[in-house]
Parts: sequence; structure tokens; C-alpha cells
Amino acid sequence: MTDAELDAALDRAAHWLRTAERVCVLTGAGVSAESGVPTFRASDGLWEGHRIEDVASPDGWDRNPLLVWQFYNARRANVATVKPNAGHFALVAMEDRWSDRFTLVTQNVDGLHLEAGSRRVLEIHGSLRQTRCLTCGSVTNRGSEPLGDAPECPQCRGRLRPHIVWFGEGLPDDVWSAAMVAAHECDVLLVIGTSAVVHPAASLIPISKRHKAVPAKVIEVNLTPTEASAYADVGLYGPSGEMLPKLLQRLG
Ligand code: BV8
Ligand code: ZN
Repeated sequence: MTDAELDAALDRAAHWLRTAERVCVLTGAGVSAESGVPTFRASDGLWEGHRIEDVASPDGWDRNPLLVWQFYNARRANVATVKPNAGHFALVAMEDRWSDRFTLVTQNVDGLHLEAGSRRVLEIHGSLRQTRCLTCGSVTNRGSEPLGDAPECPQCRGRLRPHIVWFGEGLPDDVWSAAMVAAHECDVLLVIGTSAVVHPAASLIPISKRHKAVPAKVIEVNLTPTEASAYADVGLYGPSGEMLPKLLQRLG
């Protein structure tokens, strides 16, 4: 984008935000890229030569649970070394402006929004920090402590799996319905750092437009146009760690 195009886009985005009663945000891996968390696209959807869908799936777990824990332990170790970036912090400041009329829906399992200080966060695909017991069902926040490739449940010594939504698995009803309500009720939807390919997460974008008196204004923040661009009323094309602070500043 030229500076003039970006300036005009920031003006339009800020105007819609200033007049918004309710704001919803949808983030993907791109918002954490500048923190050093690899995106799915950047790794061509592969991990150590395995298709992510093969590792992050019930079938992958049934085939080789050790490999699945190696995959998640590698990502836990990476996330333990990174910090939220300016994009995460700009969203914390925006939440302060709209308080309970602001909802941040994230596809990321890295926990960086919460670490940055965001409060109204819906982690619709789960979190790398949490484990779930296959015997007693208990969900435990293990932070970034090393877990090993066959961790046992602290309560019942049952087998633990990552408390993460795998491909082919449904999203938790309570979190997903809250996300749909937030997208349906918002006046402005910020779509940040996502390729908007994975469903049902990507369906939040058309949900923000349809079946309501006034369709939400969709603001896309990404390095490039995506599947979401067809719904976007304006695009801020550049690193979210730069675009979001600029947008916050423009809000005044
Ligand atoms: C289900 C947790 C049934 C795991 C994840 C409809 C149509 C087509 C397919 C489907 C459909 N419905 C269902 C499917 C199948 C599937 C799906 O969507 N497949 C895709 C591949 C086509 N969906 C499912 O399997 C879902 N479950 O349908 O179950 C069911 C239903 C009810 C009851 C029982 C069963 C579950 C989907 C969730 C899977 N889990 N994550 C883990 O992380 O290990 S999905 C995972 O991949 C992420 O969470 C995220 O959602 C997705 C990756 O996308 P992004 O985050 O957007 O990342 P990506 O790398 O793609 O893009 C990064 C973007 O950032 C790029 O645009 C880039 O330009 C930009 N960027 C980079 N740097 C920056 C930047 N932007 C700004 N600044 C920067 N610096
Ligand atoms: Zn247990």
C-alpha cells in the first residue's frame, strides 16, 4: 500500500471504530508472527515433514500419540521463549476503550493475547498451555512446564492429551456460541493475521454481515489480501505489529 492509500484506509477504519457500539476481533497466526511464532502458511502446513492436519487430528493421535506430543511439546517450547508484540498490546488498549462491548476471538493456541493482558478472549481452538485427561476429563493449565512425550494426569494418572481442537473435531459449544454471538452483534469486525481458510472460524466473517439490520464493517489487517478480503470494507495491508498501533493512534 502507498502511504496515501494507507492513510486513507486508516481514516476510514478509525471512523467506523469511533462510531462503533460493539467491536469483535478475529485473529490468526499472523498476529503472533512478529513474536517469533511460525504461521501455518509459512511452514507450508508442514511440521518435520508431517502435514499438520495429520499430526493435529484424532487419527494422528490414534496412529502415534508420541509423535503428536513431540509436535505440541516443540510448540510449547517455542511459545515459552516468545513475548507478545505491539499488535497484541494495541488490542489490549482497544479492549480498554470498549470494555465489555469488545470480544477477541482467536484461533491461536499460543496464549499470547492473554499474556499481553487481553481479558475478553475466546480461544476457540484451545490452548497449548492446557492438557485434558482422557480418563477423568480434567483440564489443567500447565503453563510452559516441560511435559514429556507421554504425560500422565496429576489427579488419576490417566493419559493426557493437548486441550486443543484438532482437525475433524468440533469446537467447544460454549466458546463457539459466544464467538458467533459476538460476531453477530458487532458493528465492526477486525480480521487480523488469518488466511480465513479454516472453518468454522472463518464463518464468523459472513456471520458479522448477515441476518442483521446493519451489516458490520469488516476491517482486514494482513500482509496480503486473503479469503476474507471479499467481505472486507477496508484493508490495512502490512505487519499487524505496525498496523494496529497506527490504527489505535488514529482513534485518538
Ligand atoms: C470440524 C488447533 C467437524 C490445532 C486448529 C468447510 C469448508 C472446508 C473445510 C471444512 C469446512 N468445515 C470443516 C472443514 C474441515 C476443517 C477445515 O477447515 N479444513 C481447512 C484446512 C480447509 N475444519 C475442521 O476440521 C474443524 N472441525 O469441522 O469438525 C465436527 C463438527 C461438529 C462436531 C464434530 C466434528 C476444526 C478446525 C480447527 C482445527 N484446529 N488449530 C493446532 O494449532 O495445533 S486450526 C489452525 O489452522 C489454526 O488455529 C487456524 O485456525 C488455522 C491456521 O490459519 P491461520 O491462523 O489463519 O494461519 P495461516 O498460517 O493459515 O495464515 C496466516 C496469515 O497471517 C496469512 O494470511 C499471512 O498473510 C498473515 N500474516 C503473516 N504474518 C503477518 C500476517 N498478518 C499480519 N501481520 C504479520 N506479521
Ligand atoms: Zn485424570
